[in-house]
Amino acid sequence: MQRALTLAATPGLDLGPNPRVGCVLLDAGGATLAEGFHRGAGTPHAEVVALTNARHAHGDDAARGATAVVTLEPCAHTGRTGPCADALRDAGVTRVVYAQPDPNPAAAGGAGVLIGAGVDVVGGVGAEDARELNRVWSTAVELGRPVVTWKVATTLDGRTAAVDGTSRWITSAAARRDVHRLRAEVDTVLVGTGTVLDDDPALTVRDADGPQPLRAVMGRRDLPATSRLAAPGPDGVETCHLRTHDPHEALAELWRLDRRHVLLEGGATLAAAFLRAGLVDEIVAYVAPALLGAGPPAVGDLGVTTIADAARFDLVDATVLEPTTDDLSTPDGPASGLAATNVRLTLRPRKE
Ligand code: AOF
Ligand code: ZN
Repeated sequence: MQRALTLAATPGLDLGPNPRVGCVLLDAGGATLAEGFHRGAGTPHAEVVALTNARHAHGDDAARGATAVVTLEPCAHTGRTGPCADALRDAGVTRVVYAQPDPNPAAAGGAGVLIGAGVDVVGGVGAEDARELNRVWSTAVELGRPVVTWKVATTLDGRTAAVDGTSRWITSAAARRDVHRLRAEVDTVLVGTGTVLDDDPALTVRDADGPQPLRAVMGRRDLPATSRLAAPGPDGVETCHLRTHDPHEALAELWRLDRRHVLLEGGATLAAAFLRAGLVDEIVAYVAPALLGAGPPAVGDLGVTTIADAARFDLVDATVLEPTTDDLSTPDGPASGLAATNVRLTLRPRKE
């Protein structure tokens, strides 16, 4: 299973809406016959890749009497590809060991199919590691909507800009580079029309490999034709306008677009709407050692008037982001206090 997990975690894949999955086929003596991993939506599943590799290496009957070790319960559905449970059974596999039960209701049920076919099935081996490998995907599939990470960059007093609207130099270059890493990890970046009108962001990933996230804008106002989001983006960059103010509706539409992980980067109003709806799964907060005393707050009205009603979170990680050479070499950096140590906090809602 360790080997199957390593295969599943192969770096540099563009999985789209699909999970990471690895598979190892063992012969009756326990020796490895073949391996496979899933490369992403539209490509063969890990089990099918391993079965194909086994046939190429050892002939058509290679998997007869074999054991399949898979990080996810083999699927029972015909989605973009056929059911893996059938493929394993038809190939003559007699034993299947899997880690995580498939949380996707459309695909689950493979274990039952295999048991029904007389295959010896063992589930749950290394399930925690397998789930962690697909943590966001698993959560999204269980919730039936994309996972939402709210990114916010503030001063010590929770301001996101100065009164005159300047916000460019609140956090350090190191913190802003970290945001690009974060964008590269999600499949969607979401802002409100207000942010487009105020800040005209590009919302592209720079200095990171991999696919560009979808740039989603939420709200009923039209985007100015001159905005950077309205203009055709660089290669591979897509934009979509969700004409709603309802976070539930926006996420439902993004789910239909096969989105699994949304980075919420909008302003205080949008953040408040998602928080009030209970639709923030994670917060990544960049905090700069500065005070403004006035200026827009990180989040709008949450309807909280008494301390017992405060939105509470648990700290998952706190990382000190030291200033980098970028911070020090920016012409106005040191003078503006930019070359400061920032802190990145990762938080999750407290479960009552
Ligand atoms: C497996 N092995 O390698 C993967 C599985 O649209 P499809 O046909 O690619 O199906 C995607 C679903 O199938 C996915 O959401 C998950 O439930 C399962 N993925 N299953 O047995 C694999 N990638
Ligand atoms: Zn499958």
